[in-house]
Amino acid sequence: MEDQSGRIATDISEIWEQTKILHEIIFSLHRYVPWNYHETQRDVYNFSGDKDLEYFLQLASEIGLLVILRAGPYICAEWDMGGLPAWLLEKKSIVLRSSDSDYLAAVEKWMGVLLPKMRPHLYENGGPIIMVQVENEYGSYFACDYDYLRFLLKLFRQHLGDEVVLFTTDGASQFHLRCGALQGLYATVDFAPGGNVTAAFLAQRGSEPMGPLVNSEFYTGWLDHWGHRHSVVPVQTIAKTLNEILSRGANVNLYMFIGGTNFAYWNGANMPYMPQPTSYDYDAPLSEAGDLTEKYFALREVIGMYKQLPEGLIPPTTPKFAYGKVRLQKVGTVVEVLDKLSSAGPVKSTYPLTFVDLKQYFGFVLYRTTLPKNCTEPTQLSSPFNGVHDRAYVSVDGVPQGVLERDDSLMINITGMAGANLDILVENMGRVNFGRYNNDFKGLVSNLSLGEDILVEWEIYPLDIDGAVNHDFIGHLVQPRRSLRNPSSYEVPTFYTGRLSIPEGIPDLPQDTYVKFPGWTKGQIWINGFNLGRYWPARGPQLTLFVPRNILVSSMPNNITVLELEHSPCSTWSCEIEFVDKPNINATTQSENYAPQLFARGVWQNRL
Ligand code: NDJ
Repeated sequence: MEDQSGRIATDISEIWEQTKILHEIIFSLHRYVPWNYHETQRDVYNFSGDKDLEYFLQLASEIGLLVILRAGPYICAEWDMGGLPAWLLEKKSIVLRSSDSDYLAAVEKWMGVLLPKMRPHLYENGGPIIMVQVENEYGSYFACDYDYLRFLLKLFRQHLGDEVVLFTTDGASQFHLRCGALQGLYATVDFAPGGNVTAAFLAQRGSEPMGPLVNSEFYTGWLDHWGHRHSVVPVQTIAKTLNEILSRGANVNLYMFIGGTNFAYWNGANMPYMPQPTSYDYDAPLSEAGDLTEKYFALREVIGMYKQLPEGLIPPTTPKFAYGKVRLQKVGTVVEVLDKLSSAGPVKSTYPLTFVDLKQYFGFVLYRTTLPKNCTEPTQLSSPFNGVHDRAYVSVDGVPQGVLERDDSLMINITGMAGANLDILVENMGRVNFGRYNNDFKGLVSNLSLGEDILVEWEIYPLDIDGAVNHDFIGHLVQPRRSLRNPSSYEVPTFYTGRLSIPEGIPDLPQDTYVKFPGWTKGQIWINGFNLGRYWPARGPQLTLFVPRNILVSSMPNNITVLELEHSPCSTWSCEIEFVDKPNINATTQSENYAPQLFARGVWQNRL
């Protein structure tokens, strides 16, 4: 930003003074950078397609948006492991977000890739990046390791130079700022609507006596968890507090302005273990699909009290199309197509291995052993140390037995004869993204017992389901074997496929849509090989998944693959899914009976 003398402002306080002088509110967008999105496997970097961060910055610049880059290395964000890559856990004792030497070495290497890419996009170099956040709410983390923050400050300065404003964000209290703020990093705070704005900024002044007041995360909504009521934040509460913030001449980042979607397996989780759903709608001013909401107009009105709003039309909500029902057909069970999912075959181990041991970080792993004894009577299969991370679908010789679930269902009864295959498909439901349990190992992380006996001698199959779907290995019909006697209401994890044909010649098709799963229970869906995400209508609150138009085609049928983990409607009802033009992410959930007060918006406190 130019000041009167034409000199580039060199720090935030000068930018702030100019802003006050110019009475200008600058519009910028906050952009998190999830390390694990770009380096999913160690030393393999991906900045292409949806991961093309520089193209994103170029787009922002072209439409006149400035960017506040939240570069991590940790970002929280209801994103798997808060953006940290799971391969860090190869060192089982690693202390994440600390001056642990192995952690710092990995951070230094990653930042040596990311930050040089960002430097040309800094404002001083003609780009849109006006500020860069270091770490994320570090004051909420138990480690309180100033050497770590000093290391980051030095590293960011080394790569980005001395001009760009580096800052931190922490909860608005001395308790959080004590460990989150550092000399040389501009301290900002975050707080929700409905609170005491004066007190919040007073807390910031405790770290920054001068310079701009900044709320780096003004929560316009809140996050969801599977099985808990969809969070909604009343519009008027937000509008009132936003007005209080702007009337002080303070700066504010709407968190979220648009949330979007945790496609594939990217969602995170909180403790006690609660994974977040695929939708990251966040009850934000723009919906998950980018649609205008009442909240958008209410906040626009407040901002309009402080800044001349742009003339012209507001980009309209995009049309949604209800393509209707699509019939699916059974392709085969996970075990029936195992050779296509695990081409290298099993890893043999006396005791179970974790996903990280297998160098697999997302999705599913099949753990197989044989029953060591006859279980003609129902016999307890248990995880005494709560080591199923996170859900396990259990079958004996292809007969479903039930589901084990972290923090919830640690024991089921099974039956079968000695020597029968005990198959346990373990699902990673997302790594904890906030607090001390961030080092969230997945798989069978401790032994299972059958009765009193520890189960040993495992064959462990890493599963590359996404690879198989992308190579259409699953699309070909296998002759499903005669379905086995099925005493339980469960079915073994099974693949289904179908095709959605979008009529050609209709202008503007394909359009955005939503897909719902009437009669289905829980699973994963891919469209044209794109992993759209998890569905779990049996638990809610999300019943529909958002389907962006750009994964659909009208030139040929759209291939759909569904992995249903528990029970499909195919044997009892209609084996179909349906594409509709309206979302439903706030269905009632099973937990509303026992924990509504816990997750009513905003009662959640940041916990260490
Ligand atoms: O910086 C964090 C941001 O990335 C702060 N948040 C946000 C919640 O949407 C988001 O994760 C909090 N996270 S307070 C902890 C939530 C615990 C339930």
